[in-house]
Amino acid sequence: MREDILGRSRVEDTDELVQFYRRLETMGAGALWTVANDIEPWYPQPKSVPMLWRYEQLRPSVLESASLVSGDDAGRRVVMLVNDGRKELSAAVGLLYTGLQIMNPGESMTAHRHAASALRFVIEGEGAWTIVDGDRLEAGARDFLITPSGTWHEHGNDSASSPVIWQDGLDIPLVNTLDANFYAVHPELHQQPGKVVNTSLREYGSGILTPADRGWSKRYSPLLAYPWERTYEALLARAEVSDGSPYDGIIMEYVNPLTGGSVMPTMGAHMQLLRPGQATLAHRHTGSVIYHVAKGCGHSIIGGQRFDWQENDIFCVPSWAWHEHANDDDRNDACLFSFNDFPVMHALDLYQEAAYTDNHGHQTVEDTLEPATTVQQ
Ligand code: GTQ
Repeated sequence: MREDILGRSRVEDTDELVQFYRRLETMGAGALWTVANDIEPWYPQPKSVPMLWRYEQLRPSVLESASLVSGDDAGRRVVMLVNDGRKELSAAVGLLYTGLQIMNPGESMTAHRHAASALRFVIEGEGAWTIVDGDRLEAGARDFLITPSGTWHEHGNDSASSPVIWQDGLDIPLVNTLDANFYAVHPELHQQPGKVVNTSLREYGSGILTPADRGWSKRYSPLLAYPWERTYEALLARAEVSDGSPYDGIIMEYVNPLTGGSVMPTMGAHMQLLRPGQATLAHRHTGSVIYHVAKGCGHSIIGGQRFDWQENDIFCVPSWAWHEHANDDDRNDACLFSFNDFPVMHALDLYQEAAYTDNHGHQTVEDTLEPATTVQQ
């Protein structure tokens, strides 16, 4: 048993106590002091570790999956990214799931819905579409889409020749941990989409106006599609007038246009721009984050480990881990897409944040000579 002197458990095992613990166990009970130091840590102790997944390395396996299993048999053909410390939950970090989904030219999936919320960040391919509660969304590279909890959705690829690969982000581990997940297949297997595509974007996507004669009582955003061009424009416009955050550069949140809040009640998403050569200061906060390198190349230092990234790489920051980002190109900007569970932290009053104050605000890297990747080369 761990010992400490600050009023925490320091009971030594004796034969008598061990027998006592066994007796408690047979009654479906236990002694708090045997676990108190584990279940009441001084500060968050995530099981997840910082990890980087190289797109270049994963892509061949994602393409291979498209010839190994059919979309119909697999349901959804996805290569999941699994954190070394979170295998039992199929989580990429904390209680967040992510994966690379591939759809062959001309392929489409059947419609389903679940209590878990989902989002997509399109990586490559023309012709990606998804129908969300009857609204057909058509998307290209770097577009961001949401599939809120309980909405019917079915995906497909209309292109004649190129596969579509997008990154899925879901709160599956969270919803399963809460024992609150449900799943259903659409009674007709397919929805009847409206005639016009991207309806939600036409109605709610202006950015400065929202429909004045429409009620909306859902907790999630009525806007389901967030195109890259407008996102990048917004970042560049803000960069003209603001330094942004010392920790994140020019960072903007994808919002529910009616509330200005996160796109869904469990997950939020951001796009951030790092100027050429910019290196941010380190900070940490509760809440887990999964990043996707939308543009450029650079590195992040996470919990004292350096991760070098390039376009389409994915990496994660566990809750309460120190992190800072750097754009290693001194001519071009770099953009990081990310999604997180901050809405949960805020809703439950569990959000905390701290700046790294030593060493001029930058972490000392454990091993600068050998950049850390947890994935074998
Ligand atoms: O498309 O809704 O990667 O239900 C995992 C579970 C995607 C989806 C995933 C899912 C989906």
